[in-house]
Amino acid sequence: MFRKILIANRGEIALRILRAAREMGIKTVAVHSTADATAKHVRLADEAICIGPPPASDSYLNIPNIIAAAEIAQADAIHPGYGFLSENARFAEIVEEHRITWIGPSPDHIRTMGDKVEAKRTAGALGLPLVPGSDGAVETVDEARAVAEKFGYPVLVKAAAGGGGRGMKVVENAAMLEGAFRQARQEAKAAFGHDAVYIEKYLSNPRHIEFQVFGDGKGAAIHLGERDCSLQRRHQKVLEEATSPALGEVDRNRMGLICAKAMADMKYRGAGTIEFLWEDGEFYFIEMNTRLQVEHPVTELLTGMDLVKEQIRVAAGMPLSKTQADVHLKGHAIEARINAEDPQTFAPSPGLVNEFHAAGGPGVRIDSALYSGYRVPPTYDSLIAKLIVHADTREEAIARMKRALEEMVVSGIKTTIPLHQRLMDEPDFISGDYSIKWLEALLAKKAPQV
Ligand code: MV4
Repeated sequence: MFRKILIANRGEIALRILRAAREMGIKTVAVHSTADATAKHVRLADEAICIGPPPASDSYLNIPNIIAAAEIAQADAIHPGYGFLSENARFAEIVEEHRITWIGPSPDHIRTMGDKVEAKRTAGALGLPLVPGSDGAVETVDEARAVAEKFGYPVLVKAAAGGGGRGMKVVENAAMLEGAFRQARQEAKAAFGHDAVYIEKYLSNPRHIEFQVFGDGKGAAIHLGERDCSLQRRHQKVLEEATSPALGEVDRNRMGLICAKAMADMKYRGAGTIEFLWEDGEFYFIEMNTRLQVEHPVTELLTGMDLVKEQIRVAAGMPLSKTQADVHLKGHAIEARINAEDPQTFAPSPGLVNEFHAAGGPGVRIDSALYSGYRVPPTYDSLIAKLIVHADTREEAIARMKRALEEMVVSGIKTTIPLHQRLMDEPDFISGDYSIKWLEALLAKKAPQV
């Protein structure tokens, strides 16, 4: 097992990784920007090294500085968390070239899934159901028109280098096609330096359902069920839950086993998430994320597993701690992402947190690096806390979330707590009847009560 892990991240996820390492008897090295000198993960780590000024490009994305920090501290592994360098295949390679263990999937798998055309080709070859569309990249307007006519409008032009909602264009009809196709390529070139695009049938009102998978890198793999991440605004997830209110056990097991088999066949190592759109009872693969996700606690509460410890164990060459037969999904979990934002305008609200009181009691978990007197810097993501609840049933989980949201105090800055309180009272949320479009439509209605 590792002696010392460098955590190449900040905020709640740095703390989450630190906690797992400490319980495993592994020393931790925090790295931080000058803006994070007083951050909680820095205070709690065994060692801390400053890696640069506030902009992430100079610190949390600064590969030479992070590698130098790992060498100085003699860390034998690096955990990237999520965001930042977590899906940078070149960084994973550089880590390995320095004889430091990369706590993540192989660089080849990261690279394959980062190219959305390659990811789709790979997923299809592994037997995952795909959104109908072009066979690979589309090079010419004529080709694009042929694909659109074959599958029928509307279609979506997507950038191969995109993902997470970046670089997509809806094409409603034939008249729009040429302009949209050329513009999509141009924008992809400008944004990603790579103009390859592909085309899919546009699904008009899907849910976003993702499966958590884990592989040992040697051909064993399991799935840990799904998370429903349909509640989002501008491609930012707001609330996630498991199990999905839309899925039954038969569909869950069927798709979960297909995902696990796919990961076993590719000898996938570590944590991964296979993203699907779900419409009219059918799954359609869209992307795969080769990292731990923000919403992983929802799955931890359902399975009783510690996904960060599992990542560390697998990176150290140990087998998965459970076989598929040992994985049982118990009860229901909901995660509310609490951001330092105005709950009506979503404008960032950094600043001094005078008082922070976490919610507690049965079935409540808070993952947060906040403390009273902490100043939320304006420089990074606005996520300040994840409030995760677990109960036997979805109805009880909603009641528990309402109770926990009432308990929680974050004063001095604006937060999205009132938005979550509003959601818990929405009939469509309570009935589970929502798609990826539902939240934005709700927020567009006049006189929001938050
Ligand atoms: C789609 C789609 C509809 N049809 N693909 C957005 C993010 C990227 N991961 C894929 N996305 C979408 N792909 C087809 N063929 C709608 C979306 C989409 C979306 C997907 C998941 C979660 C939120 C979303 C919000 C808007 C659009």
